[in-house]
Amino acid sequence: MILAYSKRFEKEAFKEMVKDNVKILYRKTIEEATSQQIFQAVSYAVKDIIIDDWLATQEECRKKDAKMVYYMSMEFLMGRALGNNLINMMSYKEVREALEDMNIDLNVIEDQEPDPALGNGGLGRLAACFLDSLSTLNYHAYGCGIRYRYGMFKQKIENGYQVETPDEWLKEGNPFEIRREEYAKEVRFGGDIRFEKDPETGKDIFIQENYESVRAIPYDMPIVGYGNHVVNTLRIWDAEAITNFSLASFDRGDYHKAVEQENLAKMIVDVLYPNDNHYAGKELRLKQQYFFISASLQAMIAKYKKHHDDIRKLPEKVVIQMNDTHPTVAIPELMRLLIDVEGLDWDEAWDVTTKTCAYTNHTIMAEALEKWPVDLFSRLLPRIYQIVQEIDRRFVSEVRAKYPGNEEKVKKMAILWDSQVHMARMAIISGFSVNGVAKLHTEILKHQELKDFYEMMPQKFNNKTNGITQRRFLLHGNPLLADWITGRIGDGWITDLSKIGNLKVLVNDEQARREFMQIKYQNKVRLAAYIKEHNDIEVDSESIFDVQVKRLHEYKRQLLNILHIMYLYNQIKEHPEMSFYPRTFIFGAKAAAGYQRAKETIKLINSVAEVVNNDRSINGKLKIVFIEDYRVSNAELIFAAADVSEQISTASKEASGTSNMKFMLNGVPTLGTMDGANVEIVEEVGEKNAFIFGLSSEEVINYENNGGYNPVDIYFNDWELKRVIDQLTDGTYSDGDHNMYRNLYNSLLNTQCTNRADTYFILKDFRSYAEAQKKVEEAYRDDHRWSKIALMNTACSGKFTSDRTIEEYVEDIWKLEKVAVPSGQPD
Ligand code: T68
Repeated sequence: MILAYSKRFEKEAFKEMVKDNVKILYRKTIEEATSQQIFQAVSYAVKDIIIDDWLATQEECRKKDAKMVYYMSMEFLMGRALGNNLINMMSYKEVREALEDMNIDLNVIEDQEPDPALGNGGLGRLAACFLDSLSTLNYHAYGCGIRYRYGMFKQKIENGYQVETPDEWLKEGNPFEIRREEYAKEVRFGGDIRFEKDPETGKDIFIQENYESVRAIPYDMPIVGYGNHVVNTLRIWDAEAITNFSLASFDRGDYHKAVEQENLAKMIVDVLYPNDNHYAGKELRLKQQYFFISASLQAMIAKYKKHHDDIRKLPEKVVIQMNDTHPTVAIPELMRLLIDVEGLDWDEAWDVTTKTCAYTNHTIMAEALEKWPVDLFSRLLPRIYQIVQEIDRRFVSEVRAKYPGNEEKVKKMAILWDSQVHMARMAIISGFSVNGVAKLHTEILKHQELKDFYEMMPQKFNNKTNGITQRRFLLHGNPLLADWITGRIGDGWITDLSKIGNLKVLVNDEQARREFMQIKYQNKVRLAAYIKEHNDIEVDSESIFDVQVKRLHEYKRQLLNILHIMYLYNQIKEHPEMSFYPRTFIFGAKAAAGYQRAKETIKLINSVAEVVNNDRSINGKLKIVFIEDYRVSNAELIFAAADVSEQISTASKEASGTSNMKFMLNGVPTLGTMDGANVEIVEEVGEKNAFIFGLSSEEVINYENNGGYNPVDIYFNDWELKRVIDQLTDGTYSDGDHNMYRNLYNSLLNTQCTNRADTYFILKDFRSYAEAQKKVEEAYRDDHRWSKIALMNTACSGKFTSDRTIEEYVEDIWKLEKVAVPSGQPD
């Protein structure tokens, strides 16, 4: 069936539109326009078509008065919009042809778009996948976030080191956004709180004085559903100074204040904090959090009140999902708005808030837990702090009533403890739902990290295993495979990924498997060309493409991977006669700017690459490629071309992982630990179609609870491993410099440099990893077996669509109903 969209993309009309846009925007003809200008012109033409559906969606939702979800997130790692919008409007091929008529290559035009990278990694990308699924599944949703002027930094590799440069994603303008001046809101910081009795009601009225404030201005971006005409909104907030002072007041010393407000506004939305799984405790970060939350909630309440008069019934129409603790200041802010502005009393406000807010946890890493110092928090958000105190006071008395005499419980559960505001505790206490992001992760939350809360309020805890959108990561990222799958089983998988299971019958069909592997090969050639262009390295497309792409973090153990490569290199050098299947190890990873060990690991990978790639004596058996500036757009190429998916975190540390799912969808088996969603991947695909190694999460947790283990024993008993570790400091990979990798060396062996040596069990898991790698090679040598493994991974990936995840959120937490949007034209 061809949907109405294709009618609107009537080729000639679309071409005219693009030409007109080039003329209007740039006073140029299409022949004179640059690729960037054509990108803008095409995007405006596409937006023009989206707008009708956007309006229609809002209208339908209003008519139906459908309950909606506000997905609150400091991060939305959207990736490029143009190609994705065309895919979801089912018009990609038509537009490609229209442009071809004008001698324009759509790929080149897509490459003109900067990646909107308003996120660090998994958490931000999850938010983006969720929005895609929400629209595709006909739910009414808003994503709320910040319009950072600079997103995730651009990574350059210079002399093997990471160098960060600013991501000026808005430099050329963002054609898909709309500024919504009319919905601007004021957000206040600091000052003093005074209260008065309302003479009429006798209630306390809280008055904030001497505060600083900024104006929050929303920019809306359309989120297009696949083939259903639903268009939801990603609303990101910009900040401006409030300049309502009169010129005369300059003389009275207000000039300074005006400049300060200008600076505050500029600062707040200036830059995304580039830390993943790490809490830095910066005041500006808390300002960012309160800024977008206060603006979003004010807008939410205003929207609700347009068509409803009883604010007590808010939870019937609205649910707020908080993406980690970063937006949890939503809880006291909602209380404030309900009490101070809407006039509810405490109990009424509490009833509404606790029925509206739900919290997702994304990590158990202690260093990621948000705990704000009370003095900072109360100075910046004085009224909010009062409310937090009251929530805490009431909760602590509940705890004392339930566990009389047990002050340990108070210590472990109170929001205010040790002069800190514990944000996760506030979220759990005040929300109606707490979810982890994979089965194992949720179990660890319930029985380890959050066990006191689970014991007291078990009904709140639930699991929502993460997912990814197949529209971006297969349909757009791997068009060859997408077409092949559609040719074999129809296109139902695009909106119902469980259908991809129909490929299972092809596992014993030799012809099908050959075609499948042929597509993999073509994708490898495509990636090899990218590598040639960007790294100037020739890689053999017949070699095994072994890939680890994700943020650089010690727990993700890129160090284990590179140490193993060093070990392989030693072996090849020592036994040139040994049979060894050629491998290309591919890395992509950004390190937080201040994360020294992570940055050293990047340098190490590049140094090993330099030595190995230039060693003619190994006949190209090993190649190492570090892909600069790993981001959503090059990720799409990488998943499609990979043979091996490295998911090698220390068991229990990776809450879920989502690149594991993107690889699987693209027919790539997991080489991994039993961690996060890997566990469920193995459950779906079967043990013989994955390569599992290493300590289990119980074993890791057990060691941790008993003071760790001693890596030095392993070091002295495994001379090959010892040799590799010694090479960190003997100058092999550092031109004779013995100190370049000393920190990494110490992190593995020296108890004085870390509280525990080898915190992430790299030595402990090394042999088991090397064994698993051998099994990978063995399997790869057997074409039959490997093609079955690859095809089975794609065929069994049905569970890992974010469509499934969203349906579970809707069913268990959000309780939304579907909204249908008419196409506006006869089919
Ligand atoms: C990731 N978390 C988890 N955090 O590490 C990953 N943190 O296992 C999971 O699959 C993914 O979330 C989605 O659930 C992050 O990506 C951050 O990026 C982050 C950002 C700021 C502060 C703390």
